[in-house]
Amino acid sequence: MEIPKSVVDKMKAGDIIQIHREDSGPFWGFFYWEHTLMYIGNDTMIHAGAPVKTANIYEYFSNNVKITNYVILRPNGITQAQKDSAVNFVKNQIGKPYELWSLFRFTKQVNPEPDNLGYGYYCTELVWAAYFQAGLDLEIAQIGLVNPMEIYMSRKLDIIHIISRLKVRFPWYRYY
Ligand SMILES: [Ca+2]
Ligand SMILES: [Ca+2]
Repeated sequence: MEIPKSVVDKMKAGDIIQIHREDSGPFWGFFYWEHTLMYIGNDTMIHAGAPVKTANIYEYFSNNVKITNYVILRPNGITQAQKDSAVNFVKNQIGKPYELWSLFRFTKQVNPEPDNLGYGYYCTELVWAAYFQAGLDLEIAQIGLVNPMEIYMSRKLDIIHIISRLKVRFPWYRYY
């Protein structure tokens, strides 16, 4: 699907993008939002693909024809310096490998070392790590892995724009 310029024009560096594709999980699953990316400004996103890399937001959306829904989330209650820190963090992770082992072990890491088990990032792990090291923990259930739905439901994020059949978050989830 295409993302309109009017939406991208609303976005700021540090915004989080989550996408749902037609073959992603159902809404009640943790992986309804199948991929999590960070916008860094200038029409550019960084995400844990294989490896961690940049993507032009317009090309990413138009090349992924199966995207049917997306949401843009923005941290609230933090300073610009914290947002800058998160953006700089993801820039510094470019080239690190995609890694799913943390997901299977129910763990996540900030700045894993090359010889660590779990070196590299799965998509949500990268965005979580960026804000965690900046002093903002976006995880709701602060144990085990961080999954995409935990990011989506975090009350520390405001919805800037959403294309989804489901336009509200479970209110009770926001009190964690
Ligand atoms: Ca990892
Ligand atoms: Ca968790």
